[in-house]
Amino acid sequence: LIKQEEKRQQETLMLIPSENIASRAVEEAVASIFGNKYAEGYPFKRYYQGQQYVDQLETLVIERTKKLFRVPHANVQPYSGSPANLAVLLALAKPGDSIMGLSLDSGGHLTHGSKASYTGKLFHSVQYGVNKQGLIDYDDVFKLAKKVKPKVIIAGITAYPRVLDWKKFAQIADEVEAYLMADIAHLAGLVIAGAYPSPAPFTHVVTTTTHKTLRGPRGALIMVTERGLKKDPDLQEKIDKSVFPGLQGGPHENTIAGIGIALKEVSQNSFRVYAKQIVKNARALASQLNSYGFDLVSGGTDSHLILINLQNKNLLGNTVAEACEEAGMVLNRNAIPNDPNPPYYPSGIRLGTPGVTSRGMKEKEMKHIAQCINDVVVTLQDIKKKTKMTMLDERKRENRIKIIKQAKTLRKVRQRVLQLCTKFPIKKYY
Ligand code: DSN
Repeated sequence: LIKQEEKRQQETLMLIPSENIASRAVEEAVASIFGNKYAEGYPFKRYYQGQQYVDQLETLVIERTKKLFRVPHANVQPYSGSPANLAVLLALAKPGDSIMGLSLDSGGHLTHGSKASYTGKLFHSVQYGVNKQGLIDYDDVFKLAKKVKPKVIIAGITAYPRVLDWKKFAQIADEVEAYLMADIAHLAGLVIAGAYPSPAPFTHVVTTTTHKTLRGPRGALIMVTERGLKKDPDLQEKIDKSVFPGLQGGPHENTIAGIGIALKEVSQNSFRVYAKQIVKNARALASQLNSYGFDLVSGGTDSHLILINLQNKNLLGNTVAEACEEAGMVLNRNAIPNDPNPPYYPSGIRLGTPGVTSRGMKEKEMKHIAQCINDVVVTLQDIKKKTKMTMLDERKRENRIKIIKQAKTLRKVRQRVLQLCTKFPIKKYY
C-alpha cells in the first residue's frame, strides 16, 4: 500500500491546500528510533528515565521554533492541530465561557467553535462570518465581540483565501479584554518566509500544524508571544499544563525530531523562494480560473488557496472533485459562505498550490492546470444538461458515477496531467 500510495502521489497533482510533500530527511526522522521512547513531561522534568537525547532533541526544536517565529515560548508536543487548539482553549477559558471564531462555511476550522466539535459544545461558541464579498468585516466582528464578551477570540483559517488583519483583531480583542489566538496551520510556511504577515506581534497565542505549508511531519506547535506574556505572565505554564498532563500523555518524540528537521529546512533561503512561489502560483491559477468564468470567493487570493463557488456552473462540489480526481487532479469539495447545500454536498471546491510548487511547477504550469480543470467542468456541465439531472440527483453517488463515466474528455485530461507529473516528478529532495 505504501508503494501504491507513492505511485498515486507521483502520478497525480496534489491540489489540496493543506497537503504538501515532506523531505526524505523528515520522513526518516519520523520513522526513527525516537518513536520507541516514552517521555511524559517536559525537557529536564520528565517522569521516566532515559531522557538524555530526548531532552536535547526537544530543547533544540523548541529553540528553533522560538527563533523562527520570534516568540518567547513554544510547546512542540501537541499531536496535531485539533488537540493543540483544544489545549489552548482549555487553558484560556473554562467550559461554558464564551469564545468566538470564524464559522466553518466562512473558512474557519472545526476547532474554532463549530457546533460539531467539542470546542463548540464545551464553550458558548458564537461564530463570526464573512460579508457578501467573502471578506471578514472587522466592524461586524467588533460589534459581535462587544455583545458576546468572549474569553477567547480565534483568528485563523482553512478556506479563507485573503490576508487576515492581525492588528484589527488585536484591537478588537483588547477592547473586550479577550485573549487572541491565531491559528496559522495553513499559513506557517508563508509566515516564516515573509509571504504572509506574522501574527506574533499582535496575538497572545499562536497555534500551527507542521505538515502544511511548513512542509514537515504531521504535528503541531503552540507558541506564546511577548504580548501574551504581558497580558498573562502565567500563560506559558497554563498552556504547557493544558497539553500535558491536561490533554496528552507521552509526546511523539519521533515527530518532534521531524519537526526539528523541517524547521531547519524552512530557515534556508531556498524555502523563502519556494514559499513566495506558492503565492505567485496561487495568484496565477486564480487569475486563469477567473478568466474561464469561475466564481472565486473573495475574488481571488493572497495566499496559497483558492475557494471556488460552483453555483454559476450548476454543479456540486462532489461531482467536480470526483471528476477532477478521475482526471488526476486531487482537490477537495468545500462549503462556501452561506452555502445553500449541506457540508457533505457543498457548493464549492478548494484548491491550493503548496504541493505542486514543491514539485517545481511555476505560473506556466498553473495556467495549464486551470485549463485542465476548466475542461473537466465544461464536460460535466454538458453531460448534466443532456441528462437533465437536478442538484438533488447529483447528490446520489451512482448518478455522479454515471456523469463521470460519460465524460470521455476526462481521459484526455488525465493524459495531459500525467505528462505534467512526469515532467515534474516528486523528488526525494535533501
Ligand atoms: N483538514 C485541514 C484542512 O484541510 O484544512 C484542516 O485541519
